Amino acid sequence: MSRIKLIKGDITKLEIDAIANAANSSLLGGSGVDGAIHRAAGIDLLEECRTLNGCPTGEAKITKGYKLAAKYVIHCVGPIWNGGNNNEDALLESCYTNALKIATNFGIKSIAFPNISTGIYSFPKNRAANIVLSVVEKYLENNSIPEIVYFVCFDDENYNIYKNLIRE
Ligand code: AR6
Repeated sequence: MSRIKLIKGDITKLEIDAIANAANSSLLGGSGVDGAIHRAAGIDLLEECRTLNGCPTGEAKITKGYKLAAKYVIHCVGPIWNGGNNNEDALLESCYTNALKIATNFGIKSIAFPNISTGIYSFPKNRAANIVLSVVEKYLENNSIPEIVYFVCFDDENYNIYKNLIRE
């Protein structure tokens, strides 16, 4: 059975071990999925984030999930798309890999990712999906935890891109 699953919808609703966030390097909230996660988790999430001293692009940090059904939030800072020659691909790859490494270290069996960087940060969706699926597949081949990775697509375009790639 495949350890990669696709969901269309709102990541804040998932009853799962961990959800990833598409944060910015301040880790102090924003709009998009970051705003939705902070609203759903409540003010205690922001309080914990304040203790983390931010996070560099391409890296990830974990907090508790507070009022979310998810036990943890893994805050990932994806790259801002700036034409494609500014290390964007490698930085996108590394934020997924770093989130997965944290999941392995915390014994997180199920984790859901939003389509990091493909909203406000303007990373081309098709290019991002190809990078992300190949890096996550490779990680799962070499690690038994997490057991399951969900990709949660909020917009139709990302959902259709992932659906077609996962089918291939
Ligand atoms: N559930 C799942 N996915 C969602 C949700 C949701 N509730 N809401 C939006 N998306 P974005 P970025 C999708 O812009 O491009 C913030 O201000 C959305 O359709 O949230 O990494 C941060 O603080 C898109 O596919 O994140 C940063 O400053 C994906 O989430 C900046 O935005 C990512 O879009 C990060 O920009």
